[in-house]
Amino acid sequence: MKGRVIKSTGSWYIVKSEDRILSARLKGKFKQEDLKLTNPIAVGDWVELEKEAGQETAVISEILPRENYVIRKSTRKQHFSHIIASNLDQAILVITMKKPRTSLGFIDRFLVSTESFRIPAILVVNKMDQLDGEEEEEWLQDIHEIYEPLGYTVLEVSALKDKDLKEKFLPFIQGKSSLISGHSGVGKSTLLNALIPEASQETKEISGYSAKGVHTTTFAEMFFLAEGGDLIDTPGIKEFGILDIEENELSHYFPEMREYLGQCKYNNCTHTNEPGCIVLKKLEEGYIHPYRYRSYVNILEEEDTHR
Ligand SMILES: Nc1nc2c(ncn2[C@@H]2O[C@H](COP(=O)(O)OP(=O)(O)O)[C@@H](O)[C@H]2O)c(=O)[nH]1
Ligand SMILES: [Mg+2]
Ligand SMILES: [Zn+2]
Repeated sequence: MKGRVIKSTGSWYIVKSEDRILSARLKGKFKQEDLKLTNPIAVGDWVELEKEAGQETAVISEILPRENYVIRKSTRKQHFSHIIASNLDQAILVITMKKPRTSLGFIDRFLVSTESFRIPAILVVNKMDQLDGEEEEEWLQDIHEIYEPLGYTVLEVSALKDKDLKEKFLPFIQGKSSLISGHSGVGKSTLLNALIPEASQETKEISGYSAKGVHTTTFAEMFFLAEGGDLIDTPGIKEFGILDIEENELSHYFPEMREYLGQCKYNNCTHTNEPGCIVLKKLEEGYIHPYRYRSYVNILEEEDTHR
C-alpha cells in the first residue's frame, strides 16, 4: 500500500496511508542516488509499505520519486545534506518586523532557495497587531513594493488576534502541501494551531534579552487541514538554503533578472562590473530594485567564500 510520511523520529517514521496512521521502519539499506543525505526519508515522501503480520507496524520497501524537495547542509556531517521536506506545492515564509526582525537579505536568500528548488513561495507578515511606528510601516511597505511585482503573494495576518484568519488563509493553502518556515519566534506554531487546532504545537515566548525565539520544534511534521491540504511545520531553519549554486547561475533565481538573461555582452556575466551588462543597465533604469540587487551581490560574495 501507498502512504505519505508525516513525521520522522529517527529510526521510525509515522506514515499516513488512506485514513490510517502507522508506525513504519525502513527495510534494509537504501541507496540514494546522487545525493549525500543524512536522512534517507523525509516528511512529505510518498512510500510503498507492507504491513507487518499481526502487528500495527509496517515496513517501508520503497520511496517513490520525489517531485521536489527542500534541503539544507548537514550541521553534523560535512558534504552531506538533510532533506527538510518533499513533494511540496509551495513554501510559506512567515516574517515579522520585530521580535524577531526578518531582514530583506534573509527573505531573498529564502526566495533564491525556493526558486532553485522550483517551489512557489508566499510571504506572510505576522504580528500585524504589533505594527507600530513609521519605521515599521516603511518596512511593511518595502515588503509589498519589492516582492509583489516579482509575483510573490504578500499576506498580512495576526496569528494571535485575527478572527478571520482561516478565511483569509484558506484560499492560499486549501488542497495544497505547504511548508511553513521562518525564523524562530515569528509565530509559525501559533499560525498552525490557529489553522489546525489538533496540531497543538508548542509555542514559546521569545526569550527576553536577545529577542530571538527559543528552538521549540525539533522535527518537521505534517498536519492536515480539515478542508483539504496539509501544512508542514519546521524547526527554526536558519541554515535553510543555498546549496552549490554556481556564480553565473544565481541570477536565474532572481525573477527580475531572469528575463534579461542571455542579453549581456558576455555569456558568463556575473552582473557586477562587466561592460555591456544588461542587468546593471536595468538596475540603473530602476527596473531592478536596489535592495534586491544588494542581496544578489551579498549572496554571490558569501557563496564565493564557501568554495
Ligand atoms: N502579538 C503577537 N504575538 C504573536 C503572534 N503570533 C505569535 N505570537 C507570539 O510569538 C511567540 C512565538 O510564537 P511561536 O508560534 O512559538 O513561533 P515559532 O517559533 O515561529 O513557532 C509566542 O509568544 C506567540 O504567542 C501575533 O500575531 N501577534
Ligand atoms: Mg514553533
Ligand atoms: Zn550581466
